[in-house]
Amino acid sequence: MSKEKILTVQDISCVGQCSLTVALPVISACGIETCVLPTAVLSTHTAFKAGWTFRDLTCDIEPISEHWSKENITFKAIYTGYLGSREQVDLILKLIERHLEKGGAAIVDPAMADGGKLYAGFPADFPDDMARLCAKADIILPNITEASLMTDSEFKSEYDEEYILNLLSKLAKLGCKKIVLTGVSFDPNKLGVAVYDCASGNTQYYFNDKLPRMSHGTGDVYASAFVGAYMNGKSVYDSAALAADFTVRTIMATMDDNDHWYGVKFEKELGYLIDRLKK
Ligand code: PXL
Repeated sequence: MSKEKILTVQDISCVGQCSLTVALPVISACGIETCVLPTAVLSTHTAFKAGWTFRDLTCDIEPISEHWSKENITFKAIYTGYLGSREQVDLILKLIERHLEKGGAAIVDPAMADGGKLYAGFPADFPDDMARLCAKADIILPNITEASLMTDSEFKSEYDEEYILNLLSKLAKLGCKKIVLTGVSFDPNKLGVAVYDCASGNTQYYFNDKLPRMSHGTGDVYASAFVGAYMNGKSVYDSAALAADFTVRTIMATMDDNDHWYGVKFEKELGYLIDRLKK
């Protein structure tokens, strides 16, 4: 079995172009063997109207991990996204200890909130559990809502650089090594990311022109492209920039279709992603 494989741990939303149905094709397109551990199975993601089904798969995590241990299965990176329950945090911490290769990367997208609010179905104190997972990560990829919830900070939709630097330094205190904070904007026409090195306190930004449409599922598209680029040997900053460019293109590929509100047509831009990785 190839050693150059990664594991991604997140839900399967059967319809909705998010989580595993994005991570698997995007990271695979980057040429990386992508193994999966589903945290839950939902009929759709939770931004659809009430009525979605939810099968919690917490009970499967430990038996799966035990079998992998017997087979000596390890991963070069473990990338986690949307979790099915708070109990999964401790199970995933164990999973990282058992199955992440020495020198490998634990990459955590604390996918749980946006627009100032937790996603439907999460208890109000779930960010505390997610913060425990972020504490052990090499790289975390929160948006501003998730960052504010995990650091007990006020959520602001309008802010200055001081607010962002304060969020970054509070996130660093959780214990992670690098932070890619998404959805950062200091200019109404620009949107981008802040890349923070927790050891040095160095911050770098990357911006694109802001598009006149907010799209669902772009956090997962972004994190998956980031992981794909990073596993191809790009730096954290270059991976963050490449993922931003890819995500912008997926939004543009969806803009002419008003019925396609639930996700972005990332499939149309996989060729671009593959070409960019060759550069
Ligand atoms: O895109 C994040 C996400 C992942 N998984 C599920 C979700 C969401 C966002 O709403 O509901 C189930």
